[in-house]
Amino acid sequence: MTSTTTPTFVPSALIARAAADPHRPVYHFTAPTGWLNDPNGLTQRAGEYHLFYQFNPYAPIHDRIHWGHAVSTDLIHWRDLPIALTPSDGPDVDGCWSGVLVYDGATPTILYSGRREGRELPCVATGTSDLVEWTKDADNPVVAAPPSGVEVTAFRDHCVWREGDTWRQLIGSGIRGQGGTAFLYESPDLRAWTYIGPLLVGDSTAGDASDPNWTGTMWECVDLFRIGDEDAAHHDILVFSAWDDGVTHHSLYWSGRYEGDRFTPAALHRLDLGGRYFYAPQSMRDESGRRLMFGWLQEGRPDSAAVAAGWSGVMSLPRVVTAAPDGSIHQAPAPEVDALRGEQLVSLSSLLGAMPVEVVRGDELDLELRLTIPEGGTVTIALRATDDDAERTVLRLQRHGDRAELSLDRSRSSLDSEVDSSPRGGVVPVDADGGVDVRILVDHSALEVFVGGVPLTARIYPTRQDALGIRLSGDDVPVQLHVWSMRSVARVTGAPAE
Ligand code: DQQ
Repeated sequence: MTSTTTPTFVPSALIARAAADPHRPVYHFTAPTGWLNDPNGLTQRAGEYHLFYQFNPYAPIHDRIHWGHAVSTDLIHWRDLPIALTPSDGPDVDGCWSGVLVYDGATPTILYSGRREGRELPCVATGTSDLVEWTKDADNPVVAAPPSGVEVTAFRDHCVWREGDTWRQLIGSGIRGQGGTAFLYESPDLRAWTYIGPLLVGDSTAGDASDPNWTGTMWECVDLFRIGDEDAAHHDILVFSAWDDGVTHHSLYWSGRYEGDRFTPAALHRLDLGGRYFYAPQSMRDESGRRLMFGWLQEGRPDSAAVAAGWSGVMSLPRVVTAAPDGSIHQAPAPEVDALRGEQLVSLSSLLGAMPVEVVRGDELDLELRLTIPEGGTVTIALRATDDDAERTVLRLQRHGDRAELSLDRSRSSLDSEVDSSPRGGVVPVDADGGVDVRILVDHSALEVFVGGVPLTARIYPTRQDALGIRLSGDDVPVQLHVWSMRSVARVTGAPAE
């Protein structure tokens, strides 16, 4: 058995640099320093939520990935725990990539992808009951190679669950020339795995890389869960992140039915209208039965800017996922987020007219709007706007019947020409009378928007200190607006201890 060791590192210079960065969020979870990507191993144990995550403590670059670890009683205030998995001589020498945590009887067990020499294979580690110390299996990897006779584009990331006496596992992959897939395996003990076959295979020739529904040539971070009541009305959801040749495109999900060894899809949906800005999500069922999901908010600035800033990557706020009436899923920030609300800055009912009105200023805000948009009407919400409009990020909703087109215009979000300014958007549901609930969470460079249960996540990097204005306008649109300033979630410890 190889005991995991937690490295000693002195990131104080990085911590100071990261803390000084105006783009660093204050109420989203970020790594203490260095690089963060996917959420991993989500679980709730004895009332405490555990968030593991892909972490490079040494530098804000995707290299020699460890498993960071934080714990929380409320999903919002996180306390850093020692690093859970560190690359070591053997099958994960180049990184401990994404995976999940399950309970093998009383034994907490992590299945993750060990990376060595450019390829990943499934590995196992077992933990102490407090989930703090982890020991890697001596016999890792537990699957020696991808299924034989199949030319795979990649092979990694895990979704594991118990079915009767048997464990089942999905591993994300892709079949060259066909499309992304999730390979299904079975095991009596989480170590000896029998390959069953592909649960479902996508078609990478349908659409192309510019299509927001393109399913890619490989599926990262597959996540299968049941939603709705355990009766005939339930359906199953298969989430994956569409990847192609090193490019992280976007997260999608199939709704449908998992039965036997196959998933029969009913429809394909976008998980988040922000595309790559909500990537590699993982979900968990908490002790109260809620389905909670976290995702990785990738950077939209060049790698060199992240290196200069000393940190990279934001974890989304926790989302509660429920069944929507049309077979899709409804996403909303967990109610725990409301506890971060500080002073209520605005509470009003009004009519939005053509002239933009500045309703509030800030970059750590929670906005709740109830809009009633007339047929064909438009609402425009400018965020992080400078007084002279040189910088501003514009959200727009245009209603057509029981739908609205939601768009995010970042063409003037930043005077820095190096940051991503491409538009984001898609279709959201609206009530028959044009009513729609909008929630906007602004946290420096992190932006999470929810419209009628559909999220749009993005990153923005205004350069000017006065990029704080929030302005509303519309085609005579009744609005009820509530705005709160948000409190910072200062770390309980500065950095993971040795
Ligand atoms: N990130 C991990 C992989 C996963 C990818 C490596 C998705 O396991 O496929 O850090 O962001």
